[in-house]
Amino acid sequence: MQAKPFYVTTPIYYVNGKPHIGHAYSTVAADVLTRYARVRGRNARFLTGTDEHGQKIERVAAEQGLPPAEYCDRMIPAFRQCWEALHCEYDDFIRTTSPRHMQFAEEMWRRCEAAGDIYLGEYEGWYSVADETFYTEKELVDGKAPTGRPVERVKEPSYFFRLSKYTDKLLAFYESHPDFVRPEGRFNEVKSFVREGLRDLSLSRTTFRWGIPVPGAPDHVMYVWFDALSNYISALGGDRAPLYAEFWEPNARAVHLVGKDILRFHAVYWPAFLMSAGLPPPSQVWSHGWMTVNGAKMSKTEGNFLPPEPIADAVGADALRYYLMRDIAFGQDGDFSHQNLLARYHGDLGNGLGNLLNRIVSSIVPKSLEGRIPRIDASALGDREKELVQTAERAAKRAGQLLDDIAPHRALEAIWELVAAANKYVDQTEPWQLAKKGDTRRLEEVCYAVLESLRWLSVMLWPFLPEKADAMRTQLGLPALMPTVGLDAWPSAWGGLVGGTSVRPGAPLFPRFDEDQQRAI
Ligand code: ME8
Repeated sequence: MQAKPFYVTTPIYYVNGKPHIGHAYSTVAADVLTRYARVRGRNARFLTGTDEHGQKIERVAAEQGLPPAEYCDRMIPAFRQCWEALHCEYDDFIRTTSPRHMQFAEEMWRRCEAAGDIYLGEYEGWYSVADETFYTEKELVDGKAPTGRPVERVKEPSYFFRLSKYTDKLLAFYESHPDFVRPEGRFNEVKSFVREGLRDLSLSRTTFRWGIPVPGAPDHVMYVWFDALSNYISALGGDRAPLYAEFWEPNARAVHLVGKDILRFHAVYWPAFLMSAGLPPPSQVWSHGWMTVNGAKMSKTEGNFLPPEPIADAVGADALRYYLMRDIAFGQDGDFSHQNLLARYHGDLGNGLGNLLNRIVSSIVPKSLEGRIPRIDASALGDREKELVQTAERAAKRAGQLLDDIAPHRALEAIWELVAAANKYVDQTEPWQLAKKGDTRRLEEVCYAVLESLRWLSVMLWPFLPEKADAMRTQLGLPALMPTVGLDAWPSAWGGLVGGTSVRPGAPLFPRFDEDQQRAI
């Protein structure tokens, strides 16, 4: 199963504001999983992009006095720059205003229509522009959407999608695809929602213009979610394109990473649209939790949409990536806290990883071993070394499984067992004492074991800390990682470091921040 081509997507973000730390969370996760797949030699593709149609965008553009298309064009660089600043290397960036997307969305429409699943009616009910969601009277809470956002009364001619027809089909599909939604608890919520019976879904709007015109009925624009969900296939070039054959069905693992706010669209509507259009659903929808910032909900009124770039500038993109992936359990709600970010920075990264590298590569090896990786028989291991190798093997195996299962926080926990074990090994073997005593043979064994642990770590950490992992490799005298399809670089054999190579001590990976610097973060 694991050798399948891997297609991972983030939600396509609305361009009504700049990207914030919540968007960064999904995008970094997708990048980590893509890099991991690549290190394993798998064929991987990472898609992100922007959702640019709909009433919400039309209104923001109008507020700014811009035609919506121009407004959208102006917003795109903020997204691209943000992902670049966070070392997120997507393969494709889809915009829903691009012709390639619009053509496929139209085709999806025509297919659903040909299947007899689209009919003309009139929608009367509530709509939240902020959520781009229709709500029934029953769903409202104190006259507002369940998300707390305002709703408006809408009464207009509308095309409908026969979602009700798909209730049983979806339930049967869930039954036969027990991994379709993760985490499991949220899958259960999806199933109970569907079990209650689905109502037909309003699929077009007539009271504004900013959307994809409905084929054959240009006074209607497509409901923005029908338009948006099609991006996952429009970006592959549609279902007749080679990329579709490679990354969608039946031989690929296509995973949508989404926040829990939009799970229903992905786990209910999207597979129903695809079934109607005669296309297979994705392999999995992975719904992560919701993030608060320093204990508070991010909201327009609070003005606390935390932009990721200043944080990345202050602590480094990799440290931010690490913090997001380590501190917030994937799937659960969590809090972004500056204090915890600094604690992870100084603790796990500085004292744990950085110090391990520093103690050996910048200190003992240059001082006592002429700056070279010792030439030793790496297979002749003492008890302590055997234990360290076992820890490394366990960490690599566990971290690999956990990343396959999309549990990045637990994968990091597993990797840090090796960081801790290697630091403990240094404390116990006291290489500086060995140097003092002139016990060069033992000193070489010890240094080699630590350097080799660092090599293993540089591979396992590369998906999370691409820049720092390569900096570690440079210091170890190794080339930067260059993942190659078909070549599994995940560490599995002890003794890869070649004796005699020079180490190249460099700047500390995670220098300490003093009080003033900490306050500024
Ligand atoms: O919903 N915590 O776009 P959007 C965690 N265009 N994740 C968060 C978050 C938070 N506080 N805030 C945002 C849309 N996210 C649609 C998607 S897909 C076909 C269309 C992340 O800009 C999370 O992934 O509102 C969430 O699902 C997404 O951003 C919502 O982004």
